[in-house]
Amino acid sequence: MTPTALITGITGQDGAYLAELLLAKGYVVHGIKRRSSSFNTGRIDHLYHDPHEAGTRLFLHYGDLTDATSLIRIIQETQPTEIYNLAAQSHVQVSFESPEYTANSDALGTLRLLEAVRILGMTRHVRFYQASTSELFGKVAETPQRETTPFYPRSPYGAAKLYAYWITVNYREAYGIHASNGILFNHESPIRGETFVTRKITRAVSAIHGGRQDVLYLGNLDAIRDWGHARDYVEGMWRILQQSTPDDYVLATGEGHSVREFVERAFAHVGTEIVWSGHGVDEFGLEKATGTVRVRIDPRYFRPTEVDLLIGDATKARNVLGWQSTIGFQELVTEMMAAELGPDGIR
Ligand code: NDP
Ligand code: GDR
Repeated sequence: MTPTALITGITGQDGAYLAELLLAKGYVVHGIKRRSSSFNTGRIDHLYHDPHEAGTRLFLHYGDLTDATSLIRIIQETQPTEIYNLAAQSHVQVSFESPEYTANSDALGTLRLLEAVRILGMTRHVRFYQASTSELFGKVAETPQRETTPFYPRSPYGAAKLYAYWITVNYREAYGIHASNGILFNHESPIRGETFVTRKITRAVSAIHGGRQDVLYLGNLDAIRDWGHARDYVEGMWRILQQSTPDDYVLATGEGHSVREFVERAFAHVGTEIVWSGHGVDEFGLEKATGTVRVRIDPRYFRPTEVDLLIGDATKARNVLGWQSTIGFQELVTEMMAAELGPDGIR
């Protein structure tokens, strides 16, 4: 039987990499996309063929995590053997502005999917992956963080994902669903959403290099994140669902870097000297600046409650799944900057 996957959030960064991976493995892939007034399939257009063509294995369906009936209908029609729940309002700062919507899509959306599986009598036939997050650790109790580290979310997003984590565990224990959480640390790529800090930086550095922008405005430069590459992490998601027993796994590189360091590496890629300015946030204050100021702090980007430090320990994933991150920090910055600059090195 051909394995059949249903991916929610297929139009996002991870959805696109995962769809590519599963198609390469011979899967039939169904994806849920939201109705939008403009095209929102840019990340997967290269994978999509007219469904009238013979041999097509990628199919898209309109639906929304806030709409239970659409989820029930799509699962019933597509009869997936694996469901990857990647859809979410995934921006931490936005979750402070839209906490109710974030809870509806990220927390209740996960419940709606699991309930759909139960209502349709598919609890024994389907494997379920939940996109859990290092944001669950929030105000960290220990470093590095692992599967046993206590959770302490610091945003409406983190709190919604906490519900999604536990409802996934509960449906596994209550109904025997093969349901697993991947607790993924930050992972980036050239198709990362433009408002996450890495992509915001690479886009701005490219624009500054090309003379189209003067200054990059950022928030907390001292936050430390464990940044990997999305391509590695979707491989980990797939491996989690190939295990005979469902379980929860941390996927991480084990290395932490600050936002400031990401900025430095991105500017180094184009050979531009950085002159920082800010609210006395760092030692490179305006009074010491000798060149054109390229980076300024805008308190608008500070979060009401910040997650200062995330570094993951993926030992369990390495031992059980044989998974490890292969793309390092410098390689990630280089790939993102090269994509931003285009073939001519300037865009
Ligand atoms: P993106 O923001 O790039 O993609 C989110 C996807 O969810 C998009 O396809 C979006 O559709 C879709 N979506 C949003 N709201 C809804 C909704 N109500 N109904 C249906 N679809 C919806 O996220 P990533 O690809 O980076 O992340 C994938 C998942 O992994 C998310 O759940 C995220 O929270 C989680 N995660 C991500 C990490 C990371 O570092 N990238 C780390 C840990 C967890 P549209 O394109 O129309 O906006
Ligand atoms: P994060 O990613 O909150 O870790 O969530 P983001 O890139 O938004 O922020 C990382 C860190 O950078 C700091 N920062 C800024 N962030 C943004 N977006 N814009 C800025 O201008 C800026 N300046 C500094 C932030 O304060 C933060 O400390 C991501 C998402 O993909 C989640 O969905 C996922 O669950 C987690 O990673 C793991």
